[in-house]
Amino acid sequence: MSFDLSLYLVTDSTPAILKGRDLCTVVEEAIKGGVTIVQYRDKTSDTGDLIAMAGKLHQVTKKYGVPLLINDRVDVALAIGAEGVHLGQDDMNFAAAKKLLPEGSIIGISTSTVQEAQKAISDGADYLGIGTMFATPTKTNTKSILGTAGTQDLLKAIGDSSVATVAIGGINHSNVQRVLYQSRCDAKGLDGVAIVSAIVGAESPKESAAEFARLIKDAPVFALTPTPSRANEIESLTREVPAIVRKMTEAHPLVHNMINFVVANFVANVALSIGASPIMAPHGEEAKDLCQFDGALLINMGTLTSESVSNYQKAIQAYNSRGNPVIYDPVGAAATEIRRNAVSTLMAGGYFDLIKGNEGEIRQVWGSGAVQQRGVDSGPSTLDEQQKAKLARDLARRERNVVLLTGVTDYLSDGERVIAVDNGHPYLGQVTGTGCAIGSVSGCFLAAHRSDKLLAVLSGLLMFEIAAENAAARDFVRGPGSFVPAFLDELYAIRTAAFKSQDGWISGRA
Ligand code: 3NM
Ligand code: MG
Repeated sequence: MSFDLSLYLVTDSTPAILKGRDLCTVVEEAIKGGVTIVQYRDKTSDTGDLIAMAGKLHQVTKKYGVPLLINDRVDVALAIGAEGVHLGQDDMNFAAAKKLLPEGSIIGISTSTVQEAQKAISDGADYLGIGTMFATPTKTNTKSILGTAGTQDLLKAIGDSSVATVAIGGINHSNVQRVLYQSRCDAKGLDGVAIVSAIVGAESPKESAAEFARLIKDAPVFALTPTPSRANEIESLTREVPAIVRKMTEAHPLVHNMINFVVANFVANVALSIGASPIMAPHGEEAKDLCQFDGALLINMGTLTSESVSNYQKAIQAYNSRGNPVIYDPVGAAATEIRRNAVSTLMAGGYFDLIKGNEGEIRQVWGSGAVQQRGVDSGPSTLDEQQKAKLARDLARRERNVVLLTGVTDYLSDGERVIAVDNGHPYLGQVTGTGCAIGSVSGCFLAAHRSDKLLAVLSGLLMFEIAAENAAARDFVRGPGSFVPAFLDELYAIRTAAFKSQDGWISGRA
């Protein structure tokens, strides 16, 4: 039997979610809003009540030609003639269910590991329920939180099997587009999303379902436009940089910095020097107003406090839903348990157009673990050039964004292209806040130039590092102290100059 998993409703009869409403009415409203398949899931009712409710739900779903599946209880499905069942790993095994159910019944299997997925496929499952995507109060005895990266691994492992897939757990309006976008790998993506509380518990299940249906149809506003590789990539990219610097200056973008207190003043001055409009605003609730200006948000967790993460999350959600760029600078990502947890929470909680960090930070975000960072210093490098380039590319490919791995040589990738940039000056390493300022500068460029995120970040990086070179070359600059004012002057000079591309002022390696 053919079925459409795109907007999969899983019911819940607990008072916290159903809030005393009639389940049949909720399901009918949700179908009117656009739900394409329904699973009746009730872990507590007696068998007689289950059969009675399933029968009533089936009357509703049949009216709309939507399949009804029964969670766990093959007997209930048989009793009412449901279109199929959904089985967890601890439920009746596939073969037994297959034998009992009529020919053509739909059988879906919950899977949270590659092994479970492969077993379900070889058994002949019609679809896989992949979970848990995000931690959710609706089901707390979940086995593992996969996130979009874990889901992608699973999709990769099931490869060219034609089995259908649906993700479940903590999916709501604010993350559904990102879930579909970031879970996709190569040609394989999810066929749908399964939702409990965001529909059943919504004030209007119909409107909620309609909003999901609308969001699922469209690519998220922050989706990368695929940029075909060109011959002489680095040359053709750098040729475009001056025009993009001009474009950014003219756009005068707002850059919203949620940044550490050590560097806030310096970063604000850098943003002003390049012609942008900085605001330092750590209160998460401010983002819903600030994101209206089509600027960018920088999350820099350099001086993380107990309130930072929830403030970041509010802001990220506001900018994500508006489609305005978000930059993540996971300062000291591996240094403490608190920071490692913050990285996991933030990576699960939003889409970052750019992740920028040193080797230790990017490795922590990637999840390779076992890197102990001492404080927020970059620490000794353990990766060679090739490995760094690969790490930046792999993370960008996984997150479907842009990654900038900073160091003496910076590696910039959008998952396809990798660019190594050798510009800059050692004084940059002697002044606090220079790395953090790159996050803010990148935000300004991402806000102003949206069609190619990698080129936007490259432009900001080159403006920044070339200004540093020019500043260090000034004869009154004798060390980091005199470097700072000269650096701001040189940023300002690049901004104000009638910007001409000169051969040799950019030295990058593709
Ligand atoms: N199964 P909500 S998570 C029923 O991981 C269920 O297999 C899960 O609820 C799994 O949409 C889950 O309200 C609950 O977050 C999903
Ligand atoms: Mg179960």
